[in-house]
Formats: sequence, C-alpha cells, structure tokens
Amino acid sequence: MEKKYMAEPYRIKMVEPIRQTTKEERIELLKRAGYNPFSLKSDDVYIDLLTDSGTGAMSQEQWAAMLTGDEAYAGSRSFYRLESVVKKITGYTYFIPVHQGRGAEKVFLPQLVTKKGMYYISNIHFDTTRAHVELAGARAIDCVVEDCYDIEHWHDFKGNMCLESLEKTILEKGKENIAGVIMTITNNSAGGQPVSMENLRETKKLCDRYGIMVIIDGARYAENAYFIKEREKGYENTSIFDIAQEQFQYADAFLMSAKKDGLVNMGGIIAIRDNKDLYDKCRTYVVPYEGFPTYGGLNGRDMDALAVGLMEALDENYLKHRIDQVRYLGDRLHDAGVPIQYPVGGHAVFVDCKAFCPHIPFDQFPALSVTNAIYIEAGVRAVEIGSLLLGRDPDTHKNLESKMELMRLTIPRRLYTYNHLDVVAEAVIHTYQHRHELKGYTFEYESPILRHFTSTFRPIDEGGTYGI
Ligand code: P70
Repeated sequence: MEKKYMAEPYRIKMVEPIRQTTKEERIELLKRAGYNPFSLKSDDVYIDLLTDSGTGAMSQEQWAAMLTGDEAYAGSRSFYRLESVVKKITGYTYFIPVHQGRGAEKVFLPQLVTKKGMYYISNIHFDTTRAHVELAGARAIDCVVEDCYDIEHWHDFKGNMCLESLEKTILEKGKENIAGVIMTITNNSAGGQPVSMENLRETKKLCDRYGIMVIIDGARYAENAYFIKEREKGYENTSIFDIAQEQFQYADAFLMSAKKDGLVNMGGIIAIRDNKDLYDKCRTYVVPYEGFPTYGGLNGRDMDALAVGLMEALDENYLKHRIDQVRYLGDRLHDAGVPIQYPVGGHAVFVDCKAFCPHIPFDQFPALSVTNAIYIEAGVRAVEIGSLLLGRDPDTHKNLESKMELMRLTIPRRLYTYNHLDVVAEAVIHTYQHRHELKGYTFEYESPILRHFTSTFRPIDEGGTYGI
C-alpha cells in the first residue's frame, strides 16, 4: 500500500547530535539575542527551521565528488564539469559561478539598470533581490496574482505573475523604464508557491512584445517543476528534467541561489541564454566582486558538489519525499485549525500570523512574536516573513505594511525526520491555543539595510507575554 507521506529515500550514514535546552534557559537566551532569532547560537536551537538555504545534507556522491575538486585559480576542471551540467539543464550558452544568490544579484541586476527611474517587476521579489534592485538605483514592483492572498483556499499556482497587472505596470511606467521582469520560482514570499508553465510561457510572450528581458530567480526551480508535474494538465507524464528544461525556455537569464535546489551549503549561478554583451558585462564585474570567472567565489570542490547536487535535486523520488515532508507538517497544523498558507508550498509551511494574532499591529511584527514564542516553547527556530522583512519605503522611509504576516517553518533538505516535524507541530499548536497572550515587539536597534537579519528588539510593555 502506498503511504500517505513517503518514507525517506535514503538511510543515515553520519549523525550530528543536537542539543536540547530548558524553557528557562531559552527565555534568557532569547533575551540575550535581542529577541531576534537570527542572533541565537545554533547550539541553542533544537530544531532549526530558519532557512532551507545551505542547511541541507549532502549525499555520499557529493562528498565523493568534492575529493576530485580542482583548485586551480583559472580554468579549473571543476568549473567545466559544473558548466556542462548548468548548460544541459538550462540550454543556455553562458555560465558564471558566484558564491551565492546575492552574489548573482549584485553582479547581474545593475547591468540592466541603464538610467535613473527604472523598475524591476517580479511576481514577488525576495528580500535580497529587492535590496539589490534598490542598491542598483531601481525600484521593485510585485505583481503576484490575487489568489496568493486567499490564504485559506486551494489554488494550484498561487505563485503566478498577474499578467494584467504586469501589463498595466509596463504601460504605466513605460516599457523603456523596465529593467527586467523577474520570475521567482517557486515564489518564496508567497509561501514557496509554484508558478505554472502556462504562466511562465505567457509572461515571456508578453515581455517579448514589449522587448523586456525575463530573468528566472530559480533558487527552487526543481521544486517548481515537481508541482507542475503534479498539478498542471499535460505534464503528468513529462520527466522532471524535461519540465525543468522547458521552464528555462521562457526566460533569457537564470539567477540561482544554489544553496537551495543545488543541494549544497554554498554556491550560486548566473546563466545567460545568448546575450553576449550582457555576459561580457557580468564577467567584467564578477572579477572584482566575486572572483575570477571560472570560480566566482567558490572552491573547486564546491563546484563539483554542486554539479552533482543539481542533478540529484531533479530526481523524482527525492522531490516526492521532500514535498511530502513539508505537506506532512502543513497537514498537521491545518488539521489542528492553525491558519496556514494553503496548500503548502515547496520548502516551508507558512503560518498566517495576521489570523494567529490579530491583536498585534503590523509594525509590532506579529510573526516575530509567534516565532519567538515557539522558540521558547520547544527550541524550534523559525523566521518572520512579513512587515519586518519587507522593511521601509526607500523614498519615504515609512514602515511598509506587508499584505501577509507569515512565520516560515522552513524545512532543510534531507536533514530532519517526520519525528522532528511532530515536535514542531506540537509547539505551534500549543502556542496557537495560547495566542491571545502574545504581545508585539518594538525596535531596540534597527539596521538600515535588510533589517531583519541584524536588528534587536524589545517586547512591548503593556501586558501580555512573549512566551507561553
Ligand atoms: C531564504 C534565503 C535566499 C534567496 C531566495 C531567492 C528566491 C535569492 C535569494 C538569495 C534567505 C534567507 C531568508 C531568511 C533567513 C535566512 C536566509 N533566500 N532568491 O531562506 O540567495 O541567500 O544565496 O544569497 O530565496 O529564503 P542567497
């Protein structure tokens, strides 16, 4: 009989002990961390769901490949091995390695910003992408479909670009002022929600009409391909590899934080279809920012691990178990009445903290409050994806209000078991039962760029509690 949630398609060859703390200790640890989970020591975290970025477990094949790394400064064999895999998957002509996703953004995004007053349009820009758009002197506009905000209801592709608002924005701002259109697949801020092949195709068609370049921000492109196979008519019998390849046909460039679907701890990719001029520009800037273009900030061994990881991440059994784990946690919370972005996406369960804590206003960060409460409850570290992460308007400096206040329980790849997820589910359900007692936060120190990473906070004083 087929199990509802697939068992691990691997066995465990090496173990890393994790440490449990007491509730009293965690209250003190969190206080010392300025109530910002990013400042906790990993040793003080029992189950770490801060991110799926660089936190997964590598396979024996990846570790073996690392021993074959060629550490030559220029022309490393490892570079050519990785290049051939990237070209095979994307079908693109040009490839430059970088140390991680933001390295790709820093090198690539400014190249299309040729004058003042330009815009990038995305289904939703993720945090570093938005930051690099703004650092390049452009502005970021998000045009995701409204379905995305219909948190409780099932829509197959909540990550899609809204084609009407995309076209409206292009016409309003003028096509000559659009630096590029960025398709984030899966759409991280929407809840790791997939983008359909049809939407990728139609977005590309529309952009071609206006002569605008399409860039895939594809940190989780393999997970997106899995959802297309599962949910989109006509793809049931297509292989994940072929779906992945087709996705890239509907773009001109591909930026990747390889720390996700590259199954490595560090790495990034810039790939360009055929624009030689753009490639030359990126190659010029990768040298001062990241390193010589055949290593781009990576060790030779890192590139070899990535060459293997990219292919492993397209394995259907691997992906089925991966997505089942996330779905398992989502189902446990959903069945207990905890409000979540439904259906769950590819890499995380996103808890709707606007519904969880309607008594906490957006600028007191309800999702930070829930995140801190579950750390105190069980030593589980999650992350806020809401108004704290969104930051301030770069022109008016006003706090922006996010449409959704989410706590992301991000599942690293091949790292935890279903039993760990039970601990997480119980902590969240318990906190939900005591949600009225939670209180908001205010800044003690606010960092000016990407503030969620390094700011510190203090709980608002009027009544309530920050732990249950
Ligand atoms: C995450 C991390 C990184 C990312 C991404 C997309 C779609 C580019 C990047 C940048 C960032 C993060 C957030 C909260 C806590 C820890 C880490 N996403 N595009 O977890 O890539 O990090 O390699 O520079 O999701 O979602 P990189």
